[in-house]
This record gives sequence, structure tokens and C-alpha cells, in this order.
Amino acid sequence: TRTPVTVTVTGAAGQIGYALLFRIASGQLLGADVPVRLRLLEIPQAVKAAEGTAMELDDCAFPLVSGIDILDDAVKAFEGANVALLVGARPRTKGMERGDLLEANGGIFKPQGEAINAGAADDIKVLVVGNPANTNALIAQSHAPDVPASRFTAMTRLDHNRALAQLSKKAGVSVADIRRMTIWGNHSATQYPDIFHAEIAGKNAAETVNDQGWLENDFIPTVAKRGAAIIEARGASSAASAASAAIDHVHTWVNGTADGDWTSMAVVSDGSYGVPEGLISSFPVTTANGEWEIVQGLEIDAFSRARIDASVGELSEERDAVRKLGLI
Ligand code: NAX
Repeated sequence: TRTPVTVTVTGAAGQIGYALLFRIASGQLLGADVPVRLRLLEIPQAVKAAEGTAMELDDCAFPLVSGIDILDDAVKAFEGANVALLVGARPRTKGMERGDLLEANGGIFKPQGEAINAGAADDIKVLVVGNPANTNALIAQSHAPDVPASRFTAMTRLDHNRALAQLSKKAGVSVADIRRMTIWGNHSATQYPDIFHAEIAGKNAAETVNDQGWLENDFIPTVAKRGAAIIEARGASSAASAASAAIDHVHTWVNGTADGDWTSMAVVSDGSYGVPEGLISSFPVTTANGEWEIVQGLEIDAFSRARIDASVGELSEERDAVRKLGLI
């Protein structure tokens, strides 16, 4: 039998945690033959609720679960972790300025980065889901100097999946017929979903759809503002779709992208496509053997350039702001 993989989930008592943990435990994150040891990190006030979720996990009798620990101490929670899903974050509340939001999240992601640096396994892979995800990932990464920066990623897979869904409806095709979708930039309203490099049944998606009005006035804003539309409709923010995207992100990272396809992940920039080095920005990436690589050589026209620059500009501002606050 295989040695269990240790998966640490923060914010385990939250709504994404509730949708995520059962899928990890059933084998959908790492594979149907990979046993998992779950470490749930919560704040002290939410430990009891996390225990409730753990009781339900017990009651599922998942054969792959080799243990569940519930912790309110980051150092213990990340000890030996192979995969870390950082879901818990401080949400923006009414009247909160951006600086306050970044500072509150710095108070979470700085110690978590330090704890990962101190105790995580050598092969640690980190996915930050909690918002502002890109900059929270940057904060954690900058406090883990002994861990390769490439191991810190942030989630734009939900945006990627939303873009696939919208394009499939427009084109009247299955999402399975679409390849090479890209989300560029920040996981925020400035993100840029790019169909100029996407393909529908092997043909260029933008040319196939051939509707610039739809692209500008419908597709891009619908994808970028989908989170708000879900809140409006459901009375609560996206949880199951966010959890599903987190599963997809790690599954693709570990198992690789299909030949001829790529995915979207927010990863540390090496300067590709003019994105300043060190920013954690979404790119088209391929994965193989547990490593990601930014897809090179795509032609970026003026329309795409302006949108990528706007989103990356926002990321630079966030980086400047957390630098000023002494968080990185
Ligand atoms: P919830 O408020 O339901 O749950 C968050 C949980 O995190 C709570 O149980 C809270 O006690 C816990 N928490 C807070 N501080 C913590 C800490 N220091 N250590 C451990 N746990 C801590 O929020 P939920 O709906 O689950 O969303 C979680 C995060 O995901 C939010 O920041 C949200 O904005 C973000 N999202 C990111 C998405 C993405 O695509 N990157 C999409 C979905 C989601 O909006």
C-alpha cells in the first residue's frame, strides 16, 4: 500500500471547505489509489464546526482516509504537508479599505508561509484560494525562502472553467471540445479571459465565434463578474464550483495537462509576456511530472495587451501596497 499523502486545508469549517474535503477524501484530488491524511486548520472559534465536518467525513467511511487532525496552530498544521490548500482568509467587510484588507490577510498568510517553510515536506505544493488570492500567495511565498517559489500558486481555475462554460454555450459545443483557454492576470474583476488562443474542435475559437460585440460586452464581463452574479442568485458566494476548481488545479498540477492543451494557474512570473518578475499572475501553463511551465511564444495583439496590462498593473499595485505595509 502507498504511504498517505498529507493534505492540509485551511478554512476547513467554511463553505468551500465543506464542498472540498469530501472530494479530497473520496480520491478526486490525487487519485482513487492514493490514501490521504487530512490536516484541517481553523481559527479557534471555528474548531468545533471543523470537528463537525470531520464527524461527517468519518461517517462517509472513505477507504482512502488514513487520518484527520483538526488544528488551530499553523506550525502543526503544515508539518509534513505535501499539498496545502489555503482557503481560509479574511473577507472584505463593509467600510474596509484595501489596505486594511491586505493587512488583515498579511496576518494570516505571513505566519502560514513561515510555517510551510519550517515544516512542510520537500515536495510541498501550495494552492491559495482565499482572496485576494494572488497577493496572499505572494505574501506566503515571500516568507518561505527555503521553498522553491514555483510551489506557491493561486487559483484562477474557477475563472478558467467559467470561461469554458460561457464559450461552450455561445458556440453550442461541449466544454470537452474546447482547448487552450487562458485567464491572464489577477483573480479579480480585471482578469482577462482570452479566447484568441483557444480552440473549438481544433479551430481558432475567436474566429469560429466571430462576434467581437459578444466578446467585449458579454463574455469578458460575464466571466469576470460571475462571482457577484452567483452571490446575487444564490444568496451566498460560489462554494461547490470553487471547490471543484481547486480539485482541478491540484489534479492537473500533479497529473499533467493533456497533449496539445494547457490550463490557467496564477504562478510566479519569470518576466514572460511583460509581466514583472516575481508577481503571482495567471498565465497559460502546461504541467508535467508535478511541475508547471508557462506556455511561450503566444502572439498578443493590442486588444489582449491592454487587458493583460490592466490586470497586471493591479497586481503591481497590490504588491506595492503589501510592501509598504511590511508584509513582504
Ligand atoms: P467562509 O467564510 O465560508 O470560510 C472561510 C473559513 O476560513 C472560515 O471557517 C474561517 O474561520 C476560516 N479562517 C479564517 N482565518 C483563518 C486562518 N487564519 N486560518 C485558518 N482558517 C481561517 O468562506 P468561503 O466561502 O469558504 O471562501 C473562502 C475564501 O475563498 C474567501 O477568501 C473567498 O473570497 C475565496 N474565494 C476564492 C475564489 C477563487 O477563485 N480564487 C473563488 C471562491 C471564493 O470566493
